[in-house]
Amino acid sequence: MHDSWNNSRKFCQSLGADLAVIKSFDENKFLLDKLLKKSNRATGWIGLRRTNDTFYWLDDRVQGHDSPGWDPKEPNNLGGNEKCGELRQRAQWNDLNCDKTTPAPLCQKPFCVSPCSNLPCKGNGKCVTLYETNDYVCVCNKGFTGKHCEMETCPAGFVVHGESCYYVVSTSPLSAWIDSRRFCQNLGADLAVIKSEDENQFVTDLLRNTSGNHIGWIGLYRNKADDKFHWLDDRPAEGNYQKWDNGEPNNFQGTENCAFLIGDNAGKWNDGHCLNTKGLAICQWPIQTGKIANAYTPGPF
Ligand SMILES: [Ca+2]
Ligand SMILES: [Ca+2]
Repeated sequence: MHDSWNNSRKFCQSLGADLAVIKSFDENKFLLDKLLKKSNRATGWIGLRRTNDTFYWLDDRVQGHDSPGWDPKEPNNLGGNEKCGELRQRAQWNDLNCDKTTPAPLCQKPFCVSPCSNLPCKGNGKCVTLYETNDYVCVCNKGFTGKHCEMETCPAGFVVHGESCYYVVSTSPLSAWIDSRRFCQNLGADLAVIKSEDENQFVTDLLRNTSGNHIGWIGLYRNKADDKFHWLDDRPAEGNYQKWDNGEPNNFQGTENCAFLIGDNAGKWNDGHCLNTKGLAICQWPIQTGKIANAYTPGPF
């Protein structure tokens, strides 16, 4: 059976296989030897095709044009119409018009797609295939963790929870909101931006257990522009997770522009005077702080 690349592929698929995805010179050689047993001029279709100017194997791996797997001077895209991969003499590849019918189908079964083929490991982690289970593990570089090395490890002293790291320390000075913020920033972090009950509970426990302190500053402040509370990442408090204490924020005497969390009141929030120095910094890393927040100076005092 000799037919076009597409029909040859269909032929392989009818056998529960697919056109061969070649990963080594040995594999090339093995296939060519099979071909040459049939005819000393035989060539074969392989699972390689061009999309725009890039060649892809059927497992989606990109095949560069400079590989020694190509015959010398190939791929040359002769006539601007050579989009399919052919294995030919010398066990090297050529790009060929997909409608040609000279090559024989080179089928491969089972068609195992390497689970590492789509580069699942972040942070330049190394993907190691576990062939028996068709699974993989990522070997992470220093500074990264998680199944896909997607998480950066916490800075020293920080405690991981969910996708963030948190820092509350009893040795940090009780201080005003802005000084607490500076304390966090000096650690490369910022005051915590709290997005869920789970996160609020975690930082509340951390505040109580590590410091015994009742009051912790969080990254929530009243924006002078609209007189409403915003997080340091620019999200408004309204419409997002909130845990204000009853009757709060009350902006007592019109001077309460910074928010704190009350450890012995189930982690509920209150607005307080930004210069109140009873608070402890609740730091989080990493968070994306916004432009407005960075330019903001709490006040009036
Ligand atoms: Ca060619
Ligand atoms: Ca208040």
